[in-house]
Amino acid sequence: MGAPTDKIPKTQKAAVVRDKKVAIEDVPVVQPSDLKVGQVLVKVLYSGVCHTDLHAQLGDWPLVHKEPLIGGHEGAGIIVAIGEHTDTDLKLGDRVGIKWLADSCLKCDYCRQGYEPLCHQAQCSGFTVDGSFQQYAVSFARHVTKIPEGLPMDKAAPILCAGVTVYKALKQSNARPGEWVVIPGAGGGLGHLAIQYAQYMGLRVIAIDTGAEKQALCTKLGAERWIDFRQTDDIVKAVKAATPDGDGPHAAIVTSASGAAYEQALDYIRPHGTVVSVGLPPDAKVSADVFWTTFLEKQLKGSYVGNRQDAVEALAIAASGRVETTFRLLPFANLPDVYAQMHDGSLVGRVVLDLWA
Ligand code: 8ID
Ligand code: ZN
Repeated sequence: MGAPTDKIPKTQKAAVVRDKKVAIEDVPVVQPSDLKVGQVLVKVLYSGVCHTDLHAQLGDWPLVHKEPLIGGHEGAGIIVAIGEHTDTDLKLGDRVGIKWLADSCLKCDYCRQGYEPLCHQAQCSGFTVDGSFQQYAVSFARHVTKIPEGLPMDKAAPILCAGVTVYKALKQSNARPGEWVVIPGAGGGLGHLAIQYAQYMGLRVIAIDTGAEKQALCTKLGAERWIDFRQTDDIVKAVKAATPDGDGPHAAIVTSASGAAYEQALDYIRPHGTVVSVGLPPDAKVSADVFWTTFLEKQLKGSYVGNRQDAVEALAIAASGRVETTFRLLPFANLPDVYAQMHDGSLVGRVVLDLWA
């Protein structure tokens, strides 16, 4: 262990965030001899760009990230070095993914029960530790996820956050085959994958987002109903009317990056239905009417990424071809433009960066 598969350079390109601004810079590469026990060095080939990376750059969450920060947590690459004395069956040359949850202790109550993201020692890629917007990223042997044979690395990248997150959120919703799920934010990175995982689970989909391009994507991916939130005065009425009995969907997976999408969710959800909160707009509030929430047995659940098993399952489903990322592949240097488009809501599906273009 410890020997790299190819020559590892001393410097690399990385997207560095300082004072809420991002710039592509030359930074040192952590050398194999400097890896700590448990760490691996991943040559990152592709990285998806998640709205979370934009929240991190803007610093708009009530959380503190490292500074300067190299963002990115949808990395797909190959293992080029493994820290000495690391107990792992990973080998040099293995194809692996770097997800948001970079590491957790695996010993605490939360980890033992599979709630790894809730571990008090959790480290997050591109937030508390440098992430996948660099050509060589340090990650952790016990949390990187093997990418199945046959799944192209660029398509795999967005599964590492967007895919895992919505797959696990759908499981949390307890919706059963044949039931209806509404997905506000359906035309975005998380949402367009949620449409597909939902159908994989036998659910029927109502998509909410805006614009003809997102409508075309959602419909192509199998959403049976479309609601444009900018052109609809009464969202509650429209969502209820989209279900055959007019009672509303059994579940909502709210993947929107804006708080507005949360405002009506508990009103349009069906009695005994579940609203799963996934999008993380800063300062947003959900207000629940206590009488009707209780009387109609409505539920609100937060769902935060997924554990190692969720990542393996989400990738396996993608490898089967039943879920496919819709993405634009762009050179690494385009990251600042991608953030600008994400900010104004004009991105459809996902952007994947080629770290070497
Ligand atoms: O673990 C988690 N909970 C988790 C994991 C990953 C990402 C949470 N997130 C969070 C991100 O931090 C972000 O806040 O999920 C949110 C969505 O991430 P994304 O899918 O990467 O963002 P995007 O590609 O920009 O898509 C967001 C979509 O929401 C739509 C936009 O048009 C866009 O297509 N949208 C908005 I903004 N307002 C809407 C509204 N009122 C809306 N859709 C419906 N109704
Ligand atoms: Zn993410």
